[in-house]
Amino acid sequence: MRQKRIMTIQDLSCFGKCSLTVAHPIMSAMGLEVCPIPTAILSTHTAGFKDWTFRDLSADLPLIAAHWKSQGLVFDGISTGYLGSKEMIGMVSDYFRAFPEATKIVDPVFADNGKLYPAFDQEYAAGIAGLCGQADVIVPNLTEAAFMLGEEYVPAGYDEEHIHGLLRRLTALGCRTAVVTGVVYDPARQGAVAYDAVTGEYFQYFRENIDVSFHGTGDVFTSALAGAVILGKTMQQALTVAVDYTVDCILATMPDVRDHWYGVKFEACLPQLIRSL
Ligand code: PXL
Repeated sequence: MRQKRIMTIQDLSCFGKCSLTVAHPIMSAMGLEVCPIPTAILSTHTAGFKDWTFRDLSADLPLIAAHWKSQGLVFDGISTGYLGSKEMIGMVSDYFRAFPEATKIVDPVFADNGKLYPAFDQEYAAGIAGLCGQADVIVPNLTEAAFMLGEEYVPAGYDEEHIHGLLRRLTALGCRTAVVTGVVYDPARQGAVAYDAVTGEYFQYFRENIDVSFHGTGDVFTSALAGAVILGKTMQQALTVAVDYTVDCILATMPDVRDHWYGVKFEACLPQLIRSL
């Protein structure tokens, strides 16, 4: 069988285990051919470090697409993460049109815990909501979902009806499937819930709720989910693979939580990820 091929468009934070430095190795380990498109190079990610360097590489995005098209390259998937500017959202939208054959997976990556990340505003959130409308699968957390829908963020104490309603409104942006992460119905369990607007089915998968926060776990989750979707797994299988892998990475990093706050030790858990496919 032909190897599945995915391009992943996000920044390269040289230190900090997020975006391309997790997406590329995770999806390669899953057996996909991964073609990274770095939107910018940063010395570190922006969550918890100071004075990071940032070199915008977005001018190369249209050139890379034009060259790939001239070579007749085709892709099974496109996954996107942290983009960094409104201009880049437009460029990614051009990629979506240029590669219509690809399944598009968009992780909004602009907010968490009720707040926008420092670089972003409401207009950026609206731009990402537009990009989500052109995707097949979107992977917001509850904060990003609320911003994109112009609704109040409900941090806790919600029920299944609330999450299912949120998912239905997210797919009304234009995508087929919405997945929300960080869902806690019972304080002892945390997981992800998905809705397929074509079949009307809901999917969910939960593991133990671990009371700790590491940076980059959203990127780890979306990488595993995107890899599983492009490999042809069902949404239920993809949720299971991605939640299990993310929780395993957190558990593997817990003994070192003080020194390793900037990201999870995803490398140690790659064998488990491969076995779960
Ligand atoms: O993990 C998301 C992410 C990716 N890239 C950069 C970031 C962040 C979150 O803060 O700063 C540069």
